[in-house]
Amino acid sequence: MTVTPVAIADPPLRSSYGLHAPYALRAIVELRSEDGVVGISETRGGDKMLADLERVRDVVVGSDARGLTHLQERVTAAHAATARNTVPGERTNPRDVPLRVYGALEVAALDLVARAEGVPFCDLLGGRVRDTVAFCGYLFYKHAGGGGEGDDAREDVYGEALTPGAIVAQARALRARYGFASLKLKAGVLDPEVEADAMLALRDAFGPGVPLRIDPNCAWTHDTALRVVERLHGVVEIVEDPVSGIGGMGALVAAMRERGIAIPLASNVAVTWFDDIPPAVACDAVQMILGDHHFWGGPRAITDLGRLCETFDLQLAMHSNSHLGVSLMAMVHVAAATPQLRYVCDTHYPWQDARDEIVEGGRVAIVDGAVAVPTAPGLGVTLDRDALARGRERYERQPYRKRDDTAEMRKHVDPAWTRTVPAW
Ligand code: GKR
Ligand code: MG
Repeated sequence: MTVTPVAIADPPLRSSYGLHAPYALRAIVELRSEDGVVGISETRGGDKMLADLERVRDVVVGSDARGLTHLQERVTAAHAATARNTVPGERTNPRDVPLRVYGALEVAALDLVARAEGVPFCDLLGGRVRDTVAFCGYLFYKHAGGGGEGDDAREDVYGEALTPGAIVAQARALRARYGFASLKLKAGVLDPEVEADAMLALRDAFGPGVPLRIDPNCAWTHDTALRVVERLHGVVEIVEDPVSGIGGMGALVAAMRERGIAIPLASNVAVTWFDDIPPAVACDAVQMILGDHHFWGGPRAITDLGRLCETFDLQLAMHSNSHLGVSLMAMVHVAAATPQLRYVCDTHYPWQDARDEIVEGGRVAIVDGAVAVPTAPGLGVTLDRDALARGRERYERQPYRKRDDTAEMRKHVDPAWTRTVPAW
């Protein structure tokens, strides 16, 4: 088992969590079998994740890449006492750490087995139900800058975006480059009325044929959320995590129904693992769940989640965070093998710079808003060893060791900033 930390330039994107640092941190996991086949995966980086992966080295080395159930049990046991990852103002999943660690290992183990057998990764998940996977154009409020620091500063391809007009311009640029057929705005940054104005401006610019979604990551109160959804009724297709908590989402759904507002609510914050599903279903808090193999416990957890969503008549979508091509290809294979995932997936990929890509051949192509599901063995991408070494050097050179969007806000925007949920 080899774990390589990498840093990738990340532009100054905003969310209710704060501001992205100039570098996002990822970890690349490689599992090598005794006969020399290598499986790869990509996951969250930073010192804590590296230590969490290191802790299971003895469990992983010498185990059977096909023995996933046993591996997961041992990873869970090894992390029984590990401190949880916590986000201020959010419900925390007590098994977040073992699920993230195991999720990374499951991708690499399945990739190894798929390569050994000469079949595409998705074949080990039951096979593909689609040949391309569609992604949305992920719009962000953004300060000027392209990410990176010092002589590693990158070109600011999309420019500052802090007004409705600039968000429309950003959407045009992303659509021109990648062909996205659907758009999602990361909100929870400006006054909610201004964010609602941005959605109306997007509708005016692109018409009803381009589905729109807004995600303020719990920044709104119940009353604010009601006001916004009333304005956006008939304009947005989905609202994601408008308020915090399963109870809060359930109460909002009930109030929306009383007013005849039929916009489904989606979540990757109130519902973050299987144990969140019973209480969410009990109060009808969400109509769509955004799964993510990185923290739900690997690709098989997402295909299971698909079946569960079908059982409870919930829609399934896919969450993302800043990532490179290995994560993207894992997301593509998972989506290809999950029939219930009929909604477009999220990806931060357009925000990353070609210079940081670590897969051979460079950036994965997004054409007409979609990525083709590879037919080559495994994930269909291999590591470019020189690019990986450069990513590691970049990690060593830059000062960040964990994601801290609050610290970046204080450094660059407002020295007194604290994440308050709800903020409006
Ligand atoms: O990249 O700032 C960001 C996003 O806010 C991310 O951290 C969220 O996890 O994209 C995510 C979401 O849909 O909530
Ligand atoms: Mg979200």
